Amino acid sequence: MSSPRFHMSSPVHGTGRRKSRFTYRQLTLLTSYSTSTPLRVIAHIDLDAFYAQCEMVRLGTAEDQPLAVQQWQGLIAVNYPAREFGIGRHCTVTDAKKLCPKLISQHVATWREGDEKWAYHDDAAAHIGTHKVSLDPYRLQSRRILALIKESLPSNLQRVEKASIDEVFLDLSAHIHSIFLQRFPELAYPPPYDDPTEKLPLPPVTALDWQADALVDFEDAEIEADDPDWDDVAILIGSEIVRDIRAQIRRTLGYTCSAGIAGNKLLSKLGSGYKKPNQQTVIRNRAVQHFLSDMKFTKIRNLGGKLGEQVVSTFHTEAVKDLLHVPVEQMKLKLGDDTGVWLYNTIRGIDVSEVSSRTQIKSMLSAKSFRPYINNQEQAVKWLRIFAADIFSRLVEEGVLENKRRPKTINLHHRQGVQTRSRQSNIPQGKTLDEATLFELAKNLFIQFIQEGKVWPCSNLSLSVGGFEDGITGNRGIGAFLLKGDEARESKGNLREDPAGPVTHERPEKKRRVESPGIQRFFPKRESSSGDPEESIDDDLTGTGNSKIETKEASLNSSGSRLWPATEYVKVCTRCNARLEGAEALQSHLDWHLAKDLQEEERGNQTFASHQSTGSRSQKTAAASSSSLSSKKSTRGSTSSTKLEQGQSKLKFG
Ligand code: TTP
Ligand code: CA
Ligand code: CA
Repeated sequence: MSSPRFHMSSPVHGTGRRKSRFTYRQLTLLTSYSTSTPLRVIAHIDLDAFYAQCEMVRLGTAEDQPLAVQQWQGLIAVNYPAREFGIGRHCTVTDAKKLCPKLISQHVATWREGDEKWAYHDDAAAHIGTHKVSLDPYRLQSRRILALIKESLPSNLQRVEKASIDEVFLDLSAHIHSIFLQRFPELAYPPPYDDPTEKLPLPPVTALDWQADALVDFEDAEIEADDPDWDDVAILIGSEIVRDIRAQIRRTLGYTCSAGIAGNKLLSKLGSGYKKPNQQTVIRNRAVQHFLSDMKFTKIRNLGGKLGEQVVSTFHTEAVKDLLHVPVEQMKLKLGDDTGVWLYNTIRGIDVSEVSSRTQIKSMLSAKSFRPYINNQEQAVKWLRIFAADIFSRLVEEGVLENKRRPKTINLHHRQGVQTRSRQSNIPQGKTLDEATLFELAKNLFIQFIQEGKVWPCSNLSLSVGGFEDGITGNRGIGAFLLKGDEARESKGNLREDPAGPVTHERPEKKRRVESPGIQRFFPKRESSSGDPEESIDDDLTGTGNSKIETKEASLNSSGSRLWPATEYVKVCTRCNARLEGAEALQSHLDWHLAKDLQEEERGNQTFASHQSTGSRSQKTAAASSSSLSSKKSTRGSTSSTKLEQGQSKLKFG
């Protein structure tokens, strides 16, 4: 790793300020990733046009070749050369080809009905009825990138949170602390009088070389001239670490990514989206106010959705600048104590949420929405076979063959018209789980639906396994490899060489984060920080045909490329405000929400919105979670199309 570049000056400090603003205690707190030290450094790394880059690398296309990733007739990722032609996710393949005839439009890999394995099929787009999308190729690349990131950080000084299929947060604090002690030995001396509240000496630095970073300006040029303090040095070192990681990803795997480096997750995430592609943005503490004040708060993480709308309608503005004048008391009054305080802090760039290592998989789901609906058992069974194969290949990755970890329960969800039903059963323990067993269990659950009648036409089926347990073998279970602080080994253990092989389906177990409790009421769940379809959700559920879901991150990007065409056919999802083209697309999208909800239930992570809507959804959730391990039924009325609105919206991460 290259070392940060400092222009050393004489130790005499010109500005008259002889001590740092920071204390010995604040310095030491870096070692424990404390959220309360102003010296902490958080980075957010997000891959550029991720799926598109995966296809570019796989196909070996030229860097400047416009390329988009197609799902049925829509586009789900567009590389930057193609964006120059005005192509975005809103385009159909036909429109995109008109804009750029030389565009390569690569369809995602699919499982074909009856097949044993997914593959890239040339005719997939025309076979939405018989194919199911596989995101495995992208999951594999995601894992490789994550493994590389972890390998490039010292194993005992890293904290890496995978936030979605193409992004991570890094808490670089402890690593930076160790670099501080190496480079500035005076910091290792005990504080004067052994008093940790004593101020540190100033850094022996007058100018920091920010190289190619996009540096967010300060409001006041005067401050720029001021001597840097330790927070600037820390963030500079962070920026160098991130630059090296990005270079390694580029060199080793061929991908470009963008990054934000700042004092917390909120700001680092805003930073990574600030300049794309292949750039990094540093937001120093002293630049925060200026950076945020010109921004619309609806771009900020958690303020893109319902809460954002509520704030706009309450205070009649979208500008952070205007909200800065609103006293905290008034925010509390209008939004409730917790949310008021949270908003007051957020627009000031204050965020004390932790970067948490989340790697344990808790459940896996494979699903398909049928358009047209399916009408017979033979068809359903073919899909169950695919689901079983899909899930089994991920289980293999999770160590099920070695009995390291295994799921306890299997669930089948069936949707017919307005009814969604689910059945659950135990997975027999004792012998090594295999694909045939999964398939048999799935079929048995399906037979139970049939015995009750009213199965056809079926619009959605989804199979999931959950209740993962560490296997009891003499071996070291995979859980041990996933322990915090031991993550380098974990990443190596999961790294596969064979790109065509099955890949782990990542379902990171989420830890509770430190955030304002009041804000939770707006969350249907604790969510990851990005708008990507969660890697764990089958993307057949993110839309069919021309329909796509507008995800959280879409609101981040002001390029307009992700905006929806304002046609009269556009339907708005009452849960997340996604705009869908037509009723079919909306139904598909709602299925997707349902699948996500079901997964959340699997996770046992049911932080559903409690205010405004304690009705239908909560009951639904309760019904689902009450199903015991023995095969038990829970029949749900359709609540998805009409009753999911109030307070159910997932907050958007800006
Ligand atoms: P994003 O990070 O939102 O977008 P991106 O990586 O394509 O482009 P950017 O350079 O602006 O970050 O999403 C990551 C991947 O998730 C994306 O490549 C494809 C997938 N995705 C969808 O399938 N549908 C969607 O609506 C969105 C937003 C993403
Ligand atoms: Ca991205
Ligand atoms: Ca992303």
